[in-house]
Amino acid sequence: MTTKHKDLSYFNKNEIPNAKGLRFGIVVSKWNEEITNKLYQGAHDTLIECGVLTVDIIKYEVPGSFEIVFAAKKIAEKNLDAVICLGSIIKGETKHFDFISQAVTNGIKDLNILLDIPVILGVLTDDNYQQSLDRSGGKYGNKGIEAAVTAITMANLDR
Ligand code: DLZ
Repeated sequence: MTTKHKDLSYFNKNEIPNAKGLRFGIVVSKWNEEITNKLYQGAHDTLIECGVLTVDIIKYEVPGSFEIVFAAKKIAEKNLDAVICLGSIIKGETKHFDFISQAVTNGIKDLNILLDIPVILGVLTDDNYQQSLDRSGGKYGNKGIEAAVTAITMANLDR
């Protein structure tokens, strides 16, 4: 799956709807914290840049990506327009990577069916640490920014 021709990190603010008045939840995993902090910063700053008020951004932190789905379900109860899920799963020597990646992506898909607001997938699933660095403010942009742009776009679907 290539991102070569689709990089929302360099978005044009004038091409996405103003997000003032919208409320967002951000669920961020602490596992691989150096990466997820940068994803969070990218998402948070993008929302602010697009008009979202600081008080309208709610953050839940969870220990690892596996916990994201539960926290996303809980944060969605807070009268939000969209939820952004941020995490970093990096391949190790066991099958944990596959189990966690599948559980999180499927869980987020299920929430999108279940809930009445969009839940955005901003969880990196990389082969190694360098790939994660490249996608959290490195040479392939910042997927936190992309998740925020997607959240704003989706929150405006039926506005
Ligand atoms: C256990 C585990 C491992 C091995 N790797 C990661 C990872 O790369 N990224 C991540 O977000 N979380 C990882 N975890 C932790 C699990 O997501 C979860 O927090 C624990 O299994 C406890 O439920």
